[in-house]
Amino acid sequence: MKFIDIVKIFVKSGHGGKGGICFRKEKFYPLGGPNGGNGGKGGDVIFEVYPQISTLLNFRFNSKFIAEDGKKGMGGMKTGRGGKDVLIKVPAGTVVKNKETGEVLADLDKDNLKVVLFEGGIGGRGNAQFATSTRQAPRFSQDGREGQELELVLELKLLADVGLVGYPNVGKSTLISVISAAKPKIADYHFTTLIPNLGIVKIGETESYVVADIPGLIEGASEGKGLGIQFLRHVERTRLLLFMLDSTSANPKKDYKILFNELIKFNPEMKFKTQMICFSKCDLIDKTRMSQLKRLKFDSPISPFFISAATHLNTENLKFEMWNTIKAMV
Ligand SMILES: Nc1nc2c(ncn2[C@@H]2O[C@H](COP(=O)(O)OP(=O)(O)OP(=O)(O)O)[C@@H](O)[C@H]2O)c(=O)[nH]1
Ligand SMILES: [Mg+2]
Repeated sequence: MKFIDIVKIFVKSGHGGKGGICFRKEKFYPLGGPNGGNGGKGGDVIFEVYPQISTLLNFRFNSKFIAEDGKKGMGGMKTGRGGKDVLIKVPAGTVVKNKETGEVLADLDKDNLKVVLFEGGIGGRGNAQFATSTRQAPRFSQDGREGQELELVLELKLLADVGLVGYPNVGKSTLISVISAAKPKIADYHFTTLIPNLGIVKIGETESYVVADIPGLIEGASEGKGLGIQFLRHVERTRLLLFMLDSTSANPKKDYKILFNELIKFNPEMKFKTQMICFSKCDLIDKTRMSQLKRLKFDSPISPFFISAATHLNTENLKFEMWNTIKAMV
């Protein structure tokens, strides 16, 4: 299964209610004047950004959003009840496009943003409105206007192509400073990076991709340890995860499992993301250690990279492999 960042849905706003055809009923006047009210307005199709939603997963199970039709106008000049709107809840960063033409209809990038995409049809006029001096008892009314319907594509805009995850101090910021023009703070203590940095990695003259360097992650981050996991929102909206493991760590495999678990606790869908693994600081280990690390088995189909941001060992290879992996996904 793939991480869901694009879905197709169908939306329809409500049809306006028909105008009422009614007459006053009064004693001794079998045919009182016309008093049919107007039809109610159809429901709207509304999109709203919910900060607690971060993916388009729900649309896999529910892809039809149909607003209610307006009700018929009633006697006593009463307007029919308006149809209920349909509210479509989406994550920030959702772009709504016409499926047929690709035209962007809405760009929902801020929390709590609300956009009425289609209004429901207005209700038809009731027969009361058609009475004239020569036509005192009209037996007709107007139909409500039709709602609008359309097939849409929802796309979740990515913040970066690659999300770099690892313990504090493993060399994430150093790597991004080597493969991109970003100049993040680098220091030999934990939690040097406090907010995510984006680095643009250039491939040749014209092509590039974006890597997000995020603060270090530790066991218990999902319960708020370290800098917590709020910044994981930035990794959620990436195509590829690069796990960085310190080659000098006592148990890199365990480090990987802890990191992976924290991600899953934050958002279970992260397990569907494509992963790559790299061992950092390989200038500090010897050949025996390198062979030991090479024997470790990971679920990722791509073999781990052994890099050193200090000596640039394999950093170019890693850079190109990430590019190839991203390109293969789109
Ligand atoms: N020997 C060696 N040291 C490295 C390498 N890469 C980074 N370092 C050093 O490791 C320390 C931490 O590097 P950072 O890039 O700040 O690590 P980080 O993962 O971004 O750390 P946080 O932002 O705290 O999560 C610094 O002192 C770096 O100079 C490497 O390839 N080899
Ligand atoms: Mg850092």
